[in-house]
Amino acid sequence: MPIDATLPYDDSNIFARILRGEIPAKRVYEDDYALAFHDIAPQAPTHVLVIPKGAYVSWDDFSARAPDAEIAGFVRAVGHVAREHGLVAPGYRLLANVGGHGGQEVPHLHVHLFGGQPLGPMLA
Ligand code: D5M
Repeated sequence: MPIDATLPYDDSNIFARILRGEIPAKRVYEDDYALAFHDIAPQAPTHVLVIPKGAYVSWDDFSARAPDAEIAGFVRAVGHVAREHGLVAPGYRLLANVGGHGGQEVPHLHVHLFGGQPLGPMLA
């Protein structure tokens, strides 16, 4: 069920638990600002989630509250993961769902990185 993106951060969410190493994930990249891992239910040949290490519910929360260094670090990490997966030449898609109408299910900001095939007009 989609979350209410205006609620305070709850550190029992599944991505917080992945960050703490409490549950496994197929990790593909990590630095001071971000962790990237394969989505458990891939919707494209490449479907990686990139999350900030800080505690932010959504893109809205992150863009409003995160220090500039964390924003820059996260944005650079997303680009790095795309390049590392060879996605720049064929092209790729980024998606961040926010709250109910966005269909956000996990209350820790995550950017979906899709690639590996032509993606069509929309991929939810
Ligand atoms: O997308 C939430 C995404 O998170 C959805 O594509 C499944 C994925 N997911 C959920 N649990 C896991 C675990 N444990 N590992 C990897 N991926 C996971 P949303 O944008 O919130 O709708």
